Amino acid sequence: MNSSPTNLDTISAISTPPGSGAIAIVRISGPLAFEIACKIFSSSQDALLPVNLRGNSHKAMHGFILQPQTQICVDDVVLIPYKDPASYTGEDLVEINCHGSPVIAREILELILSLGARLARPGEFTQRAYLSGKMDLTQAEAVMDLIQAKTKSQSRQAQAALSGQIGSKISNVRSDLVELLTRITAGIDFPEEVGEVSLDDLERIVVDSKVRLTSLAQTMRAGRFLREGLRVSIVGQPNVGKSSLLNQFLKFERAIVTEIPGTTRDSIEELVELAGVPVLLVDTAGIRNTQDRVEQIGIDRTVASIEQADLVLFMIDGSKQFDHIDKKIESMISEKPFIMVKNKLDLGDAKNKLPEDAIDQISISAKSGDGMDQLGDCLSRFVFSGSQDKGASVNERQGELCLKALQSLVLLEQAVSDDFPQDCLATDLKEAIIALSQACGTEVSEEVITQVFARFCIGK
Ligand SMILES: Nc1nc2c(ncn2[C@@H]2O[C@H](COP(=O)(O)OP(=O)(O)OP(=O)(O)O)[C@@H](O)[C@H]2O)c(=O)[nH]1
Ligand SMILES: [Mg+2]
Repeated sequence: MNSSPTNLDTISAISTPPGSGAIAIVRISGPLAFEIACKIFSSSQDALLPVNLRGNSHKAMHGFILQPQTQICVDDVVLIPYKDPASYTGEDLVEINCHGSPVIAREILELILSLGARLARPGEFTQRAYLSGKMDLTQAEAVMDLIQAKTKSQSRQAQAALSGQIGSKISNVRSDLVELLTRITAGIDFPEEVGEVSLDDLERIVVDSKVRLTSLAQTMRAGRFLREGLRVSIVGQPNVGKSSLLNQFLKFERAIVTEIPGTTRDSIEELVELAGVPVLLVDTAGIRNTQDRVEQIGIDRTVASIEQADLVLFMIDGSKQFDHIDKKIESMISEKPFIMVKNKLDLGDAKNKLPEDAIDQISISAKSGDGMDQLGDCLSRFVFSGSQDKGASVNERQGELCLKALQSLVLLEQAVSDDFPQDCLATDLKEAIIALSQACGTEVSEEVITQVFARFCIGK
């Protein structure tokens, strides 16, 4: 279980971003939070008068921050006290809303630090929320994703995880496995009274858990693209319409388009949002044999861009024959998933025989925009392929642990079919339970906690 955060230091930090704004928020959390706040907060601008914070939990109080020694007024503020355990951190917590000047916020923070608090480490407020059992580890990780979300979809995903969707799915599977383990253990300890768990029962629970874990693990890939974005390279011969496609996606003339083959010399990268996924589109120099030194450097960059890509859009002029240079490009991208994009739909279809290992094939006109919606759907299918669930997705850490639990369940099934005794089954079951406990943070090492929270910003 989460350990209760007793005997912790009192921590403080500015929780709003650096720079000027309408307001800035300074937070204090821990056993001395109210005591420190009382030493600097007063209802009077001229003298430090006693305030009752404990009796006014969750109430916004207007007042002034005064320097304790000189009683000089630092700022006119709104202070909200939150008495433990009904606070974000589960401890006594004070939020001081001051004017949004970095100088004022810093001066208030310095006063607080001089009175016995220490500067909070990145994510330490959320770490305390986790330690006091306010949220599980998947929710704490979602807080970070929510803060860092750059698209609506990222934000929705993080909200879903923050509401506990991922944590509860993992812990529900875990509970079922714990119950099974309890029954197996009881059967081993009290064979007369309880008896062994029937193999049918065991199989049913294991198969059901495997299905649920597989579907959770399958969300990992979509989750990675949603969090980190998808890198897509547009690749093909000169003049097929790669830059026109980039411009269509962006809805403005970002790249130069001409009828002269070899127009794009250098890779051009632009970020767009497609189906809620941040996509880094890379328009590349067309691939052909060339004696031109600058063009050759551009083509070398195209090769590098293919290596970095999560997905390649292999573009051809659909009205022309698929020729030996296209064949060469096909071999250059053979290691990557690719979508075959037949452009210049308006000029007709040469009905070429196209590479069979493409994950999808689509006809468009980059000039008119025809087929762009279908291309967007192809990209969306690529991102969500394998995943039935467009709700919250597991992150890499949680996903790997779900896969580890799955492996243990596969071993368990093997042991059942090899007629192993039930105490051997218990070992695999325990391994699966440990992995799931680590995923939702009920049993997790100090090192993992430190790693998770180190990604946070100060003040959260
Ligand atoms: N008819 C027709 N012409 C198109 C279409 N897409 C692009 N073009 C034309 O094809 C020519 C080449 O387009 P670009 O977008 O510059 O082609 P590219 O693949 O970037 O070429 P490089 O930069 O030379 O590698 C231009 O004249 C475009 O107007 C299309 O869908 N239909
Ligand atoms: Mg171009």
